Amino acid sequence: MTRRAWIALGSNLGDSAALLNLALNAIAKLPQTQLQAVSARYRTAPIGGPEQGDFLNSACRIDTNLAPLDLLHALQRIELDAGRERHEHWGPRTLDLDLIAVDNVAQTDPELTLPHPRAHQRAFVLYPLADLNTDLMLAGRPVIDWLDSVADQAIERLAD
Ligand code: PH2
Ligand code: MG
Ligand code: MG
Repeated sequence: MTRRAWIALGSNLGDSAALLNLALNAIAKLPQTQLQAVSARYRTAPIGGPEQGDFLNSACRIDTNLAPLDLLHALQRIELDAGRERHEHWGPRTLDLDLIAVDNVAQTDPELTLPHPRAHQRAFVLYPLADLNTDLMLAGRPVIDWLDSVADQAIERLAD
């Protein structure tokens, strides 16, 4: 079964722009998967965690026949292959690939909750997703309906 999936990309360590390129190339090469759309990139102030540098964030949409957990594991493998370093929870990281949603799959699993339970509270996820022209629902409302509620979070859309 082919499903649409939305992935949020983030980096605030190393060459973040190159790491996002590398991640998108790797996602495009996943088995049974087609990369369908990629958002603009955003410079975003860090939310949560220790004091740390700004993030570069983006999002993409894929079509995939991979089961959600297999997709999650494939994304984790890409993070590791990119030399992911993370020293503390919510601390700076070279590459973070978060699975935000898989079609209308709703599940609460210790390993993977879908849709991502905090996505609708984060400008760094919502703005990139909004670029993908999505009808995706998060916490019961379409993505664009959440944008006003994160107006206090610093985010800058970068030129192509
Ligand atoms: N990721 C986090 C925590 N905080 N802040 C921004 N701006 N962007 C992120 O990608 C991000 C964050 C945990 O993964
Ligand atoms: Mg994350
Ligand atoms: Mg993550």
